[in-house]
Formats: sequence, structure tokens, C-alpha cells
Amino acid sequence: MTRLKTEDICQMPDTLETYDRDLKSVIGLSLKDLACRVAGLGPSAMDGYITGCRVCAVPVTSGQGIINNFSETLCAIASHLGFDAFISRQTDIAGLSEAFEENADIVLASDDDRFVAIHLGHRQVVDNSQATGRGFAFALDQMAGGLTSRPLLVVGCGPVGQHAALTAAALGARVTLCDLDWACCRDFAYRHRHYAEFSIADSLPAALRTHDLIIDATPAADILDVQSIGPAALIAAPGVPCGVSAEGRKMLGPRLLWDTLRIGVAVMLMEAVA
Ligand code: 2YG
Repeated sequence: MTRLKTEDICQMPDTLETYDRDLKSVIGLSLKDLACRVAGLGPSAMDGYITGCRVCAVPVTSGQGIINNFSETLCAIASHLGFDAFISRQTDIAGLSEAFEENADIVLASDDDRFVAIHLGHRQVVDNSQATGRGFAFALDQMAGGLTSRPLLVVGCGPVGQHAALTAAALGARVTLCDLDWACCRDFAYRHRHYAEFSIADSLPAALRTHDLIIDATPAADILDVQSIGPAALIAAPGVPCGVSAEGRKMLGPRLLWDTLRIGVAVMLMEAVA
């Protein structure tokens, strides 16, 4: 899992309104509506659960330590969605205890390995990688006007890619996986063979040329060569760095949905509260 840097997120709190407008123009849904769709509840039904729901972001100092602005950005996203969000004054276990004492309903916390939303009342844990995979599959479904029977390429067979593949298959896509670790794709396809049929690509450039729907779930920069990508292709790219180069991003314009944190966090919160 790639570690965010402060510069990846420090602008987010102040630009959430603009981001939401851009997202709506690209996928036709606001961040909240997208996350509600993933969680399986209508936005108005969800409002009853969100209003007054207290979300506490707890900074965690383990491993490589705190990322400046990370907890602030989580709070800003939660507030933007209508939650009552705050950061614990203390970190780590003291911060977790404070969240309980301050009657938080949901705790958001991440160390270097896992980023979770824990609903203290529902006793439910939502993992960021899984929520991100689901969120981007739904977002691509929106961008494409439906995935049914359409070939869809998932690049990267880690937790984000696997949950994106499962969700895209559930939305009707014919999913092909591609990863440097071919055995990882084979094991995943075998494990889920009763759920859907997953194909495996052994050449990324060839797969890019034959797919108009692509999810980049890799931690690699510039892995998607835009020369191999078709003129009608739509790409959803969670996380950092983006798999499409800066000039590729300019060329693709609204055909690329790239987001490093907001969609994953919005889905985590809506799934935790649903
Ligand atoms: O509490 C803090 O400030 C730090 N312990 C946060 C560390 C986060 C490490 N993880 C990442 O940077 C990303 N994997 C987070 C999720 C990115 C979006 N998929």
C-alpha cells in the first residue's frame, strides 16, 4: 500500500466543494451519492443515519508516524458528507479511549498497514482498500453508463484491485486481471470461480489495447501507457501515484477519474453507518 504524503492531501479540505462539482460532472454523482450507492442506501435514507453521527479521527504514531494533515483531511471529508467530525486530542490508544469517552460512533484510524473505519455501536470494521476498490468500480459503472457484459481490465491484484474486480463482476462486467505476479491473479480467479469467471492477461500493453474500461489498482507510476489506450477508454485510478503520467492525464481529461483518498473515505463512512 503506498503511503500518502502531506502534499498529496493538504489541499483537499479547502477544495472539497470544487472536487464534488468536478466529480459530478465526470460520473454524474456527488461524492455522497456515489458512496451511498456503494453502501446500498439512498442518500435521503442515509441522512437519517448521518445527521448527528459522530466521527473521530485518531492520529496513529506507529511505524513511519503521523502524516501531517491526514487526520484533518479525514475530518474535512466526513464533515463535507454531513457527519459531526473531530480529531482526538491524543494519539494512539489514548486517542481511541478519548473517542469512546467523547461518544464517537465511528473511529477512523490508520497505521502503515491498515486504514479502517470502526463503528463502535454496530461493531463493524470497514477497510479502506476494500472500500476503495468498491467505490472505484461503482464510479466506473457510472462513467460508462453501466458495465453489463462489457470487458473491464483491473491492473493490480492487491486488496484494492481484488475488491474492484469482485464489484465490477457483480455489476455485470467481464473482468480481466493483470498483475506482475501472475500466480496472484490465478489464485484469486480460482478462489472466486463460483462467483464469476475472471480472465488473466499476460501482457499489459495488449490488454490496454483491447479494453475500454480500466481500473488502475497498482502502486506504480506511469504504468498505463496512454499510447496503448484507446480513444474511447475510461480509466478509474485510486491512490498514489497515478498510473497515468501527467501528460497522459491531460490527454485523457474527464475520461480519467483519479482520486487518492476522498472516494475511499466516503465509502468507508457510508458502509460503516449503513
Ligand atoms: O495517523 C496518521 O497520520 C498516520 N499513521 C497515517 C498513515 C497512513 C498510511 N497509509 C496511507 O498513506 C495510505 N495507504 C492511506 C490510504 C490511501 C487511499 N487508498
